[in-house]
Amino acid sequence: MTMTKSPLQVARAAYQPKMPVALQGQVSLKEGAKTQSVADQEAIEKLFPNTYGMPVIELVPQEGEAPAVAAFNVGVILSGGQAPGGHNVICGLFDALKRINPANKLYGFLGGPSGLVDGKYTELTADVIDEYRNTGGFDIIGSGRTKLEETWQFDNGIKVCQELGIKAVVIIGGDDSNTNACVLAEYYIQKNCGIQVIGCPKTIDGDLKNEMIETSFGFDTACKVYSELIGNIQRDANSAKKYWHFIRLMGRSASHIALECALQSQPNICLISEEVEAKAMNLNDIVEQIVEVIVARANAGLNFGTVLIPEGLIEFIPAMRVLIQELNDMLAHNEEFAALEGDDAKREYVKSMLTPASCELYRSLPKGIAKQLTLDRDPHGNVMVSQIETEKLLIEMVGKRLAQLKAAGSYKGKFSALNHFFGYEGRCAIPSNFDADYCYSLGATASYLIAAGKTGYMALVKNLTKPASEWVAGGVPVTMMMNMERRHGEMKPVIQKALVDLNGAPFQYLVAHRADWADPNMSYIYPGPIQYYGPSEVCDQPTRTLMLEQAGK
Ligand code: FBP
Repeated sequence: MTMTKSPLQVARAAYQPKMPVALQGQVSLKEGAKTQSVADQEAIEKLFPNTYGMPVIELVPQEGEAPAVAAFNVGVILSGGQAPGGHNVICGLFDALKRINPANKLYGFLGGPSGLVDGKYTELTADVIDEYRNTGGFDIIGSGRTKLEETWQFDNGIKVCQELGIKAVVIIGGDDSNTNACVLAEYYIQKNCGIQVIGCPKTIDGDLKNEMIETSFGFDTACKVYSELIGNIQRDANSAKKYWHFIRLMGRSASHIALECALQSQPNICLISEEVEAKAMNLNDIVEQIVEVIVARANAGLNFGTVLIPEGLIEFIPAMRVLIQELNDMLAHNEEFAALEGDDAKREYVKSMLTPASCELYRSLPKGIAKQLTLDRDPHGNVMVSQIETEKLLIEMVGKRLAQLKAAGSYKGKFSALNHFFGYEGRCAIPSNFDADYCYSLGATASYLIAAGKTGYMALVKNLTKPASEWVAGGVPVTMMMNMERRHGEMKPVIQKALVDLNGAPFQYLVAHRADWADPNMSYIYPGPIQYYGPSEVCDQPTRTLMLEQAGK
């Protein structure tokens, strides 16, 4: 007979996520003091007159019987890139909705935010939910990158929700999707249509975090998968002793993933984009930094090693950023460019349109990379960094520099390099216990916020380095996390993105140890695969980033 599920899938279906004590029985809400946005208070209050200043909420155990709640329906949306644990947010949401009132219903909007606008949905019944407990992926309802930002989309959403008797929409997404969730919440209050909107912090990139949100879900699992792979490569490198591995890691702009993987595996080199920008380094500076380590190791007879590269790196090199910005502006709705046939014609066109400095940089790049910089843009008009093979660019430049040094007699090693890109390997992995528990708790939290009539909030679960029973669940007004930023030439309210903090404990740990890790006498760490069953110190550990950040608090 054909097997339909692996033994691990079968076992995980029965896993019961651990939850904070407050979510284990009847729940009530405790409200804190009024809040303010992190910056630009006046401008944000003006834009969000109804959802600005709301208090932070903590969920606490209910003393005595909870009051009965009339039945209601909820719609849920998965927005943007996949992140391990998304299914568990939906399972936690579903189970808590049923606990609140068994007649409550959950609808899933299909294919991301466009499902709400176009009225594409499915009812998520117990049978469906049970198939997806503790699984990776977003395939239960699919995801998408359509942005909810136009009034006609919001109005369509009202019609669809009213047809289905939906009282609240839960948007599971990153900083942009949650910003838009708040705009939607505010609009629905102004329209008095009675539809609430609650967000949940998702992204493997780890850049949706702040004073209230300790980490976004998915970051833990994705980093553990990549770290396992890096550890395996390091063991191979240490055995074969013949390759330098250049490993690019997803994460869009922020370098949190590369940093976390470095903390877990101790590579010889880990580049951090935020540091490159702060030190105004150019490509040659980065190449020199890598070459120095390669030469030192070669002098000790070691012609192998590992280099971690965050995928957003090139956008943080000041001159590259200018070039990319010029390309973004030039390529926006450019039919003339689109109509050109052949790479050479496109290359000549681009060169003729750039400023002299950018043109020189563009010409100095390997042709393949230069072409990648002119590929299609994402819906925000930005270059898709996941498609730019920075690791190949660096291998080529490092190889050239080493050849020069060899000719000059100052390098006697052998440089043979392999390139890797880890991103999709981790985005849909079976969630770690941490993400399974965290996500299930986030989903349940969203249900209780909805039952209490809240809108414009993001579900939060904190105290995450403690055992799950001691976690604290609640809600933070999305406006509290906002500031004003220039987007497409206009000032817009957005949730502040968290890049790697160069004064923060995780980066400072890297700084304190990287010379050791580059040293020929250093030893790699081999994290091994995610463990789902076994001792808690093996199975339930959060990321090193979170542990180092929380240790200082
Ligand atoms: P989100 O911010 O939407 O969670 O995206 C995460 C991410 O995996 C990035 O790390 C990566 O740059 C991007 O998605 C790639 O997206 P796509 O596969 O849609 O090109």
